[in-house]
Amino acid sequence: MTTTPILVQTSEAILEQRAGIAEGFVAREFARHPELEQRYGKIGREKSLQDAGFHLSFLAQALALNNQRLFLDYIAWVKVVLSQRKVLASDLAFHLECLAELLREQLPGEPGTLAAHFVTAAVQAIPSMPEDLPTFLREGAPLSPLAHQYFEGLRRGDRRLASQLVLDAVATGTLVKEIYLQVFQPAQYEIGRLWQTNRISVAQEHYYTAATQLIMSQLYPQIFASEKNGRTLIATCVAGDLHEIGVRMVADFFEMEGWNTYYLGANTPHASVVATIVEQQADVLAISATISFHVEAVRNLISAVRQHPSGSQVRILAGGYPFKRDPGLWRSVGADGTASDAQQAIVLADQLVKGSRV
Ligand code: B12
Repeated sequence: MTTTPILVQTSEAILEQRAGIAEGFVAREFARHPELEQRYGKIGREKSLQDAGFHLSFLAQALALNNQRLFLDYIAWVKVVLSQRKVLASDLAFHLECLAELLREQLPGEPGTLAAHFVTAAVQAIPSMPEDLPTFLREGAPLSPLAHQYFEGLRRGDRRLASQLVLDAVATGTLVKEIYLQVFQPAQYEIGRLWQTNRISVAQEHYYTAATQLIMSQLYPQIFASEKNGRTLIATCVAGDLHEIGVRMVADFFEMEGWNTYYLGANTPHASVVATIVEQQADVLAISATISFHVEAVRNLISAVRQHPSGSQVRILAGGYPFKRDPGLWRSVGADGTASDAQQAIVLADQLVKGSRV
């Protein structure tokens, strides 16, 4: 899936003309089907315009990477979001058909054809995409009873209970790593599912997430207890991305394995990441992106690191939501590998660091 100059040019043109394309195709959508205004009200048109901007950002990213799968995955996500808010799948398909039409007109020649092709492939796949998602808190999974009780505590607004459950489990021998992967991670995914399917509000999502971050912090006496092995990890989210818990978990697993960890959190400017690699003499850089239209930023950061004289030796891992959806994506951004969770990240980093020292 190598990219080509024409795809990059198409992606750039879409981003430059995003507002005009969005307004153009939404106007056409509502002019052709005035009953949409009756079905969804005035707010329907505003929401349609908001969605249009989002679709174009995801489309531009998928084109820049020549990765149709990323866009299909995004439209599958949109279908769940809209179905659970009573928007018909046929209306989503029509909305996207208008987009494809406008792309052909606004980007004449090959760019319009390429972009419209990505969109029409997604339209064809809509009927086979699900309208809802199963729970992430699966019965029978390791620590499932604790994960359910923890989540129930959060749902009831009782973070004191959620915290006590976790501290008691650790006091009676449950490993912090298990709590991370079997309780916090599925709880966070479940929060996302409930938000996506319109079952909880943004405020509830914020509350649950803040509570989980707080409870993670209570585990640091255990996390900081390991003997050091002399290796250094820098862990960061790419510029623009606010999802910091996944990469924080990765950093904490490395800390528990004895690494010195330098965790930078969300939305770090690329120049600062490069400077930190030099200052800290990092062995491994872990870069996280959750929103697929930030994947290009991962590629840019890796290229900035590689161009710096001190950045050629550092091993680079890329991970997060889009890298889980497309396990081959790490190659197209120039990373040395990816891992689907914090435990796998440790295994891979050990292999890479040993490999580089032979
Ligand atoms: C909490 C949350 C937020 C919070 C983040 C706060 C914070 N302080 O982190 C806030 C409110 C800011 C937020 C905002 C948005 N969010 Co949000 N968010 C989530 C949620 C519910 C949980 C994220 C999380 O904590 N996951 C738990 C961690 C442990 O899992 P993880 O990230 O996958 O990490 C593991 C692995 O991926 C891997 N890993 C992660 N990074 C790395 C790096 C390396 C190098 C390696 C090797 C491995 C690795 O190891 C980790 C540990 O095992 C997710 C749901 C989900 N499925 O993740 C949605 C979710 C990611 N968000 C989503 C969306 C849409 C958004 C917004 C665009 C919403 C909006 N319209 O504004 C914005 C974008 C903001 C931005 N610019 O980044 C969607 C993304 C859908 C998509 N198709 O892209 C999701 C999936 C929700 C959903 N189900 O719809 N969000």
